[in-house]
Amino acid sequence: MPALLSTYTRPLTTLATDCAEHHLARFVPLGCALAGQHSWEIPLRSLDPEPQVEIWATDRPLQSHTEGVDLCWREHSELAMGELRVTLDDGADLFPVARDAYARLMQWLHQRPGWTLWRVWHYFPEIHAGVGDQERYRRFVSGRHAEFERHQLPLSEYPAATVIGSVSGDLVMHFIAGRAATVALENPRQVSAYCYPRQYGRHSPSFARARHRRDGDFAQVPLLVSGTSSVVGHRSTHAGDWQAQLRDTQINLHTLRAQCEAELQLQSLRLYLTPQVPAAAARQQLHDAGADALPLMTLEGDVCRADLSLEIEGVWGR
Ligand code: 3EB
Repeated sequence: MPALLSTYTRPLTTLATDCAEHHLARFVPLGCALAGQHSWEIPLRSLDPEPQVEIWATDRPLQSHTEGVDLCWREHSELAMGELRVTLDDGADLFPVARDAYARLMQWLHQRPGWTLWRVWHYFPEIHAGVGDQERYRRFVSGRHAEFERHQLPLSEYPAATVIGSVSGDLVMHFIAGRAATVALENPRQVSAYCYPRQYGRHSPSFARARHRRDGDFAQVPLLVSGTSSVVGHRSTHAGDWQAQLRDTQINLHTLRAQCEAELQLQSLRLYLTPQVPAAAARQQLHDAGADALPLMTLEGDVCRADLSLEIEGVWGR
């Protein structure tokens, strides 16, 4: 029986043979959008030898929708995946930008009673511009927080998330929402992001380390793991040493996954690397640690903390 939601990653050149009707999303790296192939661009450069596509599939036909110039999504009766784009003026304050983007998303969500946000990705340029609490990433975090507060969204409903700095352009958000109840999974090796102490900003980042279906049916909806870095407790570890950061990040991913009793299989993996990390060596280290045929997409971007060199996210199912 096909899953309600599953993913896989493969070379972009093989895409044309796949049937689009059941594809919620086809994520491609910057500049790789294919005309007529319903692909959604991640505004980050591919660091793979051959560009990859990350496909999110479901078990029944979908319909495409757009609302205004900024929101589009694919949907059936149980779930949806969408893209929200906000044009950014030079030097824009990310507080109102994030708040208003989430207001739009929450308004869309409220038209679907009982649905919740499962997973959100965010990309915007110059995430580290600005000093202290004025840093663009921190302003983004506060804007998102303000909107979640306004909706009295409980901590237990924070979506899994990723925030990565792009080189230029809009704020791009990709999201998954659905009817099935999901639960958050936190990492015992890490302080929950929403409990980070004051030193990381006025508000703590509103996201869960991972989400999965409440009934634990990973065959129907996989484990959706947030962007994961070399953070232990609340502190960044191994600043300036990407190899050690990669190892610590893998321990974080293992620790998180070990809490699921189910035997889980990797469906897709994204490795985000800051420009100073040698991509081929990083990919090799990841391959050495696991299988040689990883469903991996490697992308260039800045990670939320300036002292971190990389981030990994993934999807594990049955
Ligand atoms: C961390 O572990 C790294 O603000 O939504 C990772 C994933 C990070 C998501 C977010 C931030 C976010 O704290 C930073």
